[in-house]
Amino acid sequence: MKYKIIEPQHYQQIQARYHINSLLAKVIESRQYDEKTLKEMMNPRLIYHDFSLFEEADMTLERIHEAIEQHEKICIYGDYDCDGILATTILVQAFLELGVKVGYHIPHRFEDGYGLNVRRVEQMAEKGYTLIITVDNGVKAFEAVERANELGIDVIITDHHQFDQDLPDACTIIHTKLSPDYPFKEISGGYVAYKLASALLGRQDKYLFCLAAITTISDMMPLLNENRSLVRRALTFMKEGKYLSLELLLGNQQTYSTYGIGFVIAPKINSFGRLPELCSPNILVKYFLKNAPRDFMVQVAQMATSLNTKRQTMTNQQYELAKQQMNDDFLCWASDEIHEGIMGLIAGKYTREYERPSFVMNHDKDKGLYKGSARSVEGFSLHQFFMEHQDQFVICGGHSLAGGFTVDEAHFDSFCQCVKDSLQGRHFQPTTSVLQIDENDIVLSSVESLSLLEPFGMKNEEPLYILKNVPVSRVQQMGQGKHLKMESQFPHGQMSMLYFQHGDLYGELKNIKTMNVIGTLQINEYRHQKSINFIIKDIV
Ligand SMILES: [Mn+2]
Repeated sequence: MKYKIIEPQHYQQIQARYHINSLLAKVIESRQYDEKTLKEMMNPRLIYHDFSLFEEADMTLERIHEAIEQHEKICIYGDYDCDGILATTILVQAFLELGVKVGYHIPHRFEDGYGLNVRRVEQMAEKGYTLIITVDNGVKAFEAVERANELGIDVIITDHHQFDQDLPDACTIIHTKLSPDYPFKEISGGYVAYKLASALLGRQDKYLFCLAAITTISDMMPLLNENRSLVRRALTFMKEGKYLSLELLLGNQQTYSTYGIGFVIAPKINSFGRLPELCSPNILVKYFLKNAPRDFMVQVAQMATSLNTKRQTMTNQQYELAKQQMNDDFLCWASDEIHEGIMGLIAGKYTREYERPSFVMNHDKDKGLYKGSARSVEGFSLHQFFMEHQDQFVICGGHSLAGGFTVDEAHFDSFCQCVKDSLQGRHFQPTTSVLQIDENDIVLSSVESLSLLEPFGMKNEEPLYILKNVPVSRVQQMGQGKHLKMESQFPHGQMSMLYFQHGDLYGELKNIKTMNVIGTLQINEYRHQKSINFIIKDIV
């Protein structure tokens, strides 16, 4: 790993201006926030933008109220990932509280695919639905919306995905990027749904607020502005509320944190959408409703754990197969056995481990198609690659670091050649930024003050520090020799340094006097005594 060391230059000005300690000032300087974001970070006030700021907000509410008064049949149409499932739940629950029972559908990843489709619209028409509200999808559903219009169904689209120049001919569209007055654009599908729900209810709802926070983390929205307020506040609601639906998924080994949500709760929810042949994700909407029966919830939570374990096992097994096909510069792997629901996970695992681009495909012999997922690293934009080689694909799309595509059999060889031509001999060495701090920054109250910036996550990452010439006073092994622990004395405090999974370095380090370490700072609390921990990521 290559490091880029950031040496703070202007932190004393920030320190004086905001009356804060040097450590916090250095972290803030390293982030290079603009004035507005900096003010938001330093201000503990909750940021929340109201539904009325959306363009077409009034028309949307009018159409829904009309539907309620006329006893029309309403259907919420979601998506099969965590964001889409919880967005659906949020609206279904809000309608229930208004005394309105609505229908809902979570699409099947393989049978329906992503987004509202013509076949489902026709089914809904047959069942007498006259209003469809999409959540976390819809902004590209041109054909389905057109079909709905023909069949006399109105469609209200609520979405947060990128759209092209043209928009479907829907009744109304609720989207931050179509709303000049809406101040912050990067919110999840679940949070858009929450805004509509609270407008319909005429109040805020703690539990639904928590569900919106989960979607913000699972959809990797930047933890800035109203998203940071949402997650920060929701974490306290979750701890107080002890909601059974969340408790069961979190288990008792974990705590409510961005990590617990992102790495324990969200993957369990997502596993239903990845393996819909084993259990329909529709069942999760019922699970998250407030009146779900306890026995049912316990069963579904057990199902979530076993589906997630199965998903992990499959990923690991197929990852080993994929690795046999990798070369020095990239992975381009097609198999007729790989499960479509986990291609993205395999590509992601490879790209994280080797820091190289990856293309993982399922070969559907019946349809004569290769359907794939791609992941990339800084320096190779998938979006650009797709644009430059559009003629190779049946369909392709995505961002710079992640995307999806389909290639027909006739183009498979030339597609592989394109990948090879673009990537062979190219080496990507990503650099990680580390913030240089010194002995005077190691103060208990300063480390505690960093919680002002929490919760950490996307676009608001936990700071990584470099400390040079750290005096080491005591080196010991922990956990039957697995880990390493060292003590350091500084002018204003003491610090324990922990190097997990590196107990084997004991012999090498036991007599060391000083070292340069890279890692994170944490507060350790033991029997009401607080102390500073430095979690070592690397010794340089
Ligand atoms: Mn989403």
